[in-house]
Amino acid sequence: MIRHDWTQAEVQEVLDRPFHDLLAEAHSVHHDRFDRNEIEGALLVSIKTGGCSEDCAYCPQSARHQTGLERQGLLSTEEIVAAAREAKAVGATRFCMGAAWRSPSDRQVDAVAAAVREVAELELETCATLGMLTAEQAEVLAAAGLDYYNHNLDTSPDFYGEIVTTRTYDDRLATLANVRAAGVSLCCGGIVGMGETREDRAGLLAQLASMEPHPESVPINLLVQVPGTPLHGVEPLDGLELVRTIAAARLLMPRSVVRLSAGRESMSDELQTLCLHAGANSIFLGEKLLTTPNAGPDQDQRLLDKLGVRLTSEPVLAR
Ligand code: SAM
Ligand code: DTB
Ligand code: SF4
Repeated sequence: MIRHDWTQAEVQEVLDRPFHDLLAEAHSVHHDRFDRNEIEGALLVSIKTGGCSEDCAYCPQSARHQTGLERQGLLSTEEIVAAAREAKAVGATRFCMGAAWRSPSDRQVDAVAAAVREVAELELETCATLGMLTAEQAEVLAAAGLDYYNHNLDTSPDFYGEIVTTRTYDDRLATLANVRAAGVSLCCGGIVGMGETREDRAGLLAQLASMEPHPESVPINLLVQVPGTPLHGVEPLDGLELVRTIAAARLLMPRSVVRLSAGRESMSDELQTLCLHAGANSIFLGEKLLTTPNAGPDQDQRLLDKLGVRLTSEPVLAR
């Protein structure tokens, strides 16, 4: 049975289970719904980089943090389409366009919509993450053929104020509602390893699992610590807590594609394998995430070969 009424206390109980009980149950749910030997490959490209007015404490792209990042204006449609062709060539089925905006202008949305139209013709799933959207802007992107919109809740409502002060949790929820209303699927998850507690991870998962329907994609990012950001130097998260978070996401949202998202570059093969066993079935391919390094094709292929896991050739969604 798929539930949408999870309380934080119930999710906490799931996260607190003995590790093997949690992992076994999550893997069993995963195996019932998906092919455990297949994962989705998505590829990210930063279509507008740096200079963002928000103060997200984890983010190298905030204009408020001195990270030495080179700013880049919005790429042209031709540049975006060229990147999408490369994504397809390396086996991605989804192409994600990320922009460092608080909220785009209507003109900026129109420009991205033009690129989405062309990328969709390459038979790639399209995803964009552009900041807060109005209902009308979400409709423009939907009409252009946008399949997914990524907008993360990042952490629990309680911890959120420690991480971002320039917008509220309710702002995030309002954009998610606008995207849903336009008929675009949701990619919505969060970040772990920001100094939050297990209670906060339960709070985030309870928010995600209370959405109806659940987000179709749930990215679980491990914080990539970037010098110059306020979260640089925070105590790294125990890897087994990441595995617990993924296992709980799989149990709570059995139909969703759970992405082992940012942070793989710093993970051992063994930790990544536990995450996949716990129910993650999507990764980002390529050398780079948005601005930071990703595990990369050689390392990924080596791991997939060792595990006998394939990249899906078709979009993986089990709806
Ligand atoms: N500006 C838009 C927004 O914030 O919604 C879209 C781009 S933003 C970079 C997309 C997401 O990347 C954030 O919501 C956050 O979850 C994730 N992210 C950013 N920096 C990160 C980091 N250093 N480590 C892990 N995830 C990060
Ligand atoms: C998501 O949840 N993770 C991606 C994507 N959505 C846009 C972003 C990760 C960014 C990591 C830091 C960087 O490379 O700038
Ligand atoms: Fe801007 Fe998004 Fe980075 Fe926050 S996460 S600073 S909104 S680019």
